[in-house]
Amino acid sequence: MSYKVSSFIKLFFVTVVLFAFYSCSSPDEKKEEGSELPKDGSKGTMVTAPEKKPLLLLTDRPPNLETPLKYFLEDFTPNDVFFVRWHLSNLPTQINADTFRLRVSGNVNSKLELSLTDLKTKFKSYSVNAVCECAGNSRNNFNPRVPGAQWTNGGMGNAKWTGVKLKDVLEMAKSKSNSKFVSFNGMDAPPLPTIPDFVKSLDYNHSIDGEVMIAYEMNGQALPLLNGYPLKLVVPGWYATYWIGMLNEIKVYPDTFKGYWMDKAYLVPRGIKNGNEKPDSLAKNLVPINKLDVRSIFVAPEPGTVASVGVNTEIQGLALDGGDGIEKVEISNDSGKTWTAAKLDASLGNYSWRRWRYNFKPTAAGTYKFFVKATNTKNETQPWHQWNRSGFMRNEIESLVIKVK
Ligand SMILES: Nc1nc2c(c(=O)[nH]1)N[C@H]1C(S)=C(S)[C@@H](COP(=O)(O)O)O[C@H]1N2
Ligand SMILES: [Mo]
Repeated sequence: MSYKVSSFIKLFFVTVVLFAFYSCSSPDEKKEEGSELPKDGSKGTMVTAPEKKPLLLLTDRPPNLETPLKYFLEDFTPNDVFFVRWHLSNLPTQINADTFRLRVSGNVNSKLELSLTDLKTKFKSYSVNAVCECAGNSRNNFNPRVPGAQWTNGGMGNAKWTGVKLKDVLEMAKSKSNSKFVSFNGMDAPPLPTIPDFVKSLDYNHSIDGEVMIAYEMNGQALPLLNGYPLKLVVPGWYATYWIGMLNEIKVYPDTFKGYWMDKAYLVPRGIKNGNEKPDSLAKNLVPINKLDVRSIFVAPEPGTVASVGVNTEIQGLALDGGDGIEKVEISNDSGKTWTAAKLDASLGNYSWRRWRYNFKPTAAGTYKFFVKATNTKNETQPWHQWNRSGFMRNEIESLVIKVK
């Protein structure tokens, strides 16, 4: 069996479909001061990539594609609209499922070379519902603007991940108990020798917590190539930068792991809530980004929807956090003076997002501005203002304007 997407990069270029009037803002394009930043990229450039429905194009080389907001009406984000994010443009266009091997080496007593069949037959399978959220999701909302892919809110998705526990794989490799770190590398490669390979690491103790896993399926099917076929590391509750796709190399270290993507990139202010800092006084102590912070977003109605007096309009959205669990979601339409609880749908697990709903039945015409705020079981909530130099961990309280006629 061979899994093949024939020269998909070429395909990628010729299938760009321009949606009239608006073009997607490139990362370094400056917007006019004071101009409204698009809240939802749905007016941007759409692209059809292999195994995908049209998605919002952020960059084409490497492919970075955003999920249009309308797909967040579904609890599980379908594979064919799941966002795509790669750092290095040298991606395999074809992976042979028969010859593929996952290598485990380093501070272990028995090195492994596992085939996909080994993973599916020699280990107990395990599933978790979890949100995969890019650290830079919603970067487009930061003011002042920060460089990097200008995601709106579609740089995340929720899926049921199925595979094996990393702990079980490390156990089979007889990893040594003095181990400190584990690194993860995928089959993507830098286009130039000056660009460091994308390798991430986790503490050894985190790696054997029984939750970090190696997924061979998302939502009951093999992963799309663009989401990391055939294997993706799943780190529930942590930002997606650790969720290495096309994973084929795991190394165990008795001492520290050093690498550009851990030491120089994906850093956030140490010990500061919501990764906050000020443009004119940047934080001095930085640490690798880790757990998702608590946030909530609006999904419906679409911005610009006009509601009618006396008619019920359901406002709905999603809330998520790093796995402590959403305790409540509240709505305000008086700039935060008073808050009313939204209804929560049943939990799909603490690492999944949770849908909230709020019924709005206006008694008078006018313009209403709604704010949404989630709080988790640790009483962590969202800030009114947030900024950091890299545009990470966006969780500022969001708003939605509804006109009533
Ligand atoms: N091998 C590899 N894995 C990777 C990356 C990458 O560039 N290469 N990017 C990471 C980042 S930053 C994100 S946001 C997620 C995106 O996963 P997706 O493409 O399935 O949406 O993959 C992560 N895993
Ligand atoms: Mo990311």
